[in-house]
Amino acid sequence: MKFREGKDMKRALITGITGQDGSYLAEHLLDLGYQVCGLRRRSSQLNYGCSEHLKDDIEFIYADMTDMGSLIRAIDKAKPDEIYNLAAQSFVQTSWEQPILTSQIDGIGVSKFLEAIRMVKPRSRFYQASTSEMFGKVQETPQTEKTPFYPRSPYGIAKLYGHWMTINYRESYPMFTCSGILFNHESPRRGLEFVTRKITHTVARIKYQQVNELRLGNLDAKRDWGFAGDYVKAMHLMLQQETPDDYVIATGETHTVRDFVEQAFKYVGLNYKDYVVSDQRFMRPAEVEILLGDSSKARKKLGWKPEINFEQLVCMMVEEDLRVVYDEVARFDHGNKRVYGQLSI
Ligand code: NAP
Ligand code: F7E
Repeated sequence: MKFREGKDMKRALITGITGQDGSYLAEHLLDLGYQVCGLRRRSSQLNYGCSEHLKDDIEFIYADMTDMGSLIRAIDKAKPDEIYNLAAQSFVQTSWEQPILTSQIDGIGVSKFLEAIRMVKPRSRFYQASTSEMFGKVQETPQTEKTPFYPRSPYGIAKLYGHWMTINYRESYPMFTCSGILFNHESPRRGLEFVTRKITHTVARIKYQQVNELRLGNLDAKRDWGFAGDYVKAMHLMLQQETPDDYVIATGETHTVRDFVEQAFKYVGLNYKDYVVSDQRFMRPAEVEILLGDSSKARKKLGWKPEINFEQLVCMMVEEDLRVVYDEVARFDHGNKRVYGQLSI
């Protein structure tokens, strides 16, 4: 399929198109008949990331969240009806190593974008990717749109600034801006450094005898994990409402990292206790101990609900990583003339 042309088609601009959510959202909007433009930054290697399979369907525009001129030009070029700001330095651990960069992209970057929209196309509808990390040291459980914030990382703090800017723009100007407070959502496209994908990818490598241990930090942290493919539908629904608002998007179930590990190993018939090693390097300076979202407002007003549960999510991710690692091993061993039989788990 080629990039679609057509006068009556809705146009969307997605930042973070190379990331996990950007790719699922692009698929969803293309399915709904949108023309999709994706903002990406220049890198030394041509990089479509998670949207590689969509590269002929999307119009890519080079820009960077830290470069306001490029954002102005991107909006002018895309002329979007809807804008989804998913770009971020999204790895919490890295935000302690690069706090300034994280603030510039995840915080000030949102200001720059909102200003650019106000100047070029103020009638575009705007979605901001906010996060449950803003609740941090939680002040109540479960967390709702009304729960006070207490971020625990430079990432959470930068995102909180972007969240309030998004609210301030709709209160100050006649602009349609929404903030989605999304709890952790995962998929086979999740970056390898996030705990869920690190677990499922390593489980697959253990199964195929590529490594014999999984090094992790805090196994007691609890997260409300959902499936990214479900969550991007909520982003779109927020921009179809009569009035702009903010919504918590979550499953309403919380599990420890240990639960995730146990489930993933069980899926391949192994006991996690034989493989998991505690490693201080993966402990955080300030931890978010528990997240559990109450998405009643989104369920009632948007008619949204998650389709994939925790067990299905773990199973989906392990299965896909078994395929990925099997392919890698088979490709490597083909050269050494070793042959692998059927996947047997
Ligand atoms: P992700 O896979 O890490 O993708 C992040 C995207 O942002 C990538 O496309 C990345 O491009 C882009 N980016 C980073 N810095 C940029 C810059 N300076 N200018 C332009 N683009 C830049 O993240 P995700 O999991 O899809 O999450 C999407 C958004 O939702 C993020 O804002 C994240 O903070 C937020 N969020 C995520 C979750 C979750 O559980 N996944 C929960 C709540 C909120 P490159 O490929 O060039 O690096
Ligand atoms: O950590 C613990 C770690 O890095 C989850 C981002 O998408 O969701 C994500 O942020 C938990 C933490 O995600 C390891 O201490 C233990 O308690 O997968 P994570 P996150 O920090 O929750 C929110 C909603 C976002 O907005 C973010 O963008 O797992 N943990 N051992 C570990 N975590 C990692 N990464 N690696 C470990 O070895």
